[in-house]
Amino acid sequence: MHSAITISLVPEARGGPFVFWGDLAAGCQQAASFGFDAVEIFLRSAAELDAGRIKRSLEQHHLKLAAMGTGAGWLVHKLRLTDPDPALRRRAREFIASIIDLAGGFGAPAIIGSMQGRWGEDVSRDQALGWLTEAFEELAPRAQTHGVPLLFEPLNRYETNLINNVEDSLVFLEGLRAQNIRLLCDLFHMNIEETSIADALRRAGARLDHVHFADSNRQAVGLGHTDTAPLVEALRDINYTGYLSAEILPLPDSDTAAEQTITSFRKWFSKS
Ligand code: LER
Ligand code: MN
Repeated sequence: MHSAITISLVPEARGGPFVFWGDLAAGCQQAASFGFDAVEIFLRSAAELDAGRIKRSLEQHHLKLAAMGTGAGWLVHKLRLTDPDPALRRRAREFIASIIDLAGGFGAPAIIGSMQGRWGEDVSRDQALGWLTEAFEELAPRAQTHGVPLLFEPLNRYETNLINNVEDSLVFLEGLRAQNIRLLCDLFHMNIEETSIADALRRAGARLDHVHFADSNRQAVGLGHTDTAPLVEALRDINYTGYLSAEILPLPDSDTAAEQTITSFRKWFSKS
């Protein structure tokens, strides 16, 4: 298993669950100084980030890119894959495709979480799922050209009414032709939505490809009330070898959140 920590380059996301803010080079330097293996980047758009700059920051600090988030597509640009307007749905797919290409150049996947949107008003759940299916069938082959999966993240009920848990995610993914869509399980969302987080991780099984490593209160693991031991056991049982990425609030401050995360990571996943 590998450790990762989040860097947000999106001013509009202030107050959101990201540890380092605003400066890619400084974030990478910090991540490396705490001993993380990788960074996960939350960006405004692919056009606003230069691949050469990412490469230099990663190489200088011997870091990998764990993943890139696409949520700014919704947060900043008000795009979602299930918008009733076909032109906006197309722009949402293009926004994600450009992030797939940018991340894919580093061997990393893009994450689709908030961009799933929601159903309601004039859009039925079936219709929204139909549009989400079309989007995934188009975007997954794009990820495949880079040899990476596309990550799907179920979110808690306060962020979407479409897909909130592992079981519904698996039903959705199993209905798709595309085979390279993998699950991102965010322990914060799971704490709200799953009956048992450990059972849900086991159910995700081989489909699991990324974990957002957070405690019950979305702080660093160890600062909330999640019982971590059964989750670690479940991850071991399914032979999970991917990233545990701290998508958490920078509380009480970024450095303490990073330090607490790497301490927890080493406590639970040390090789000895
Ligand atoms: C949002 O709550 C979240 O967990 C992100 O990872 C979704 O893109
Ligand atoms: Mn998440």
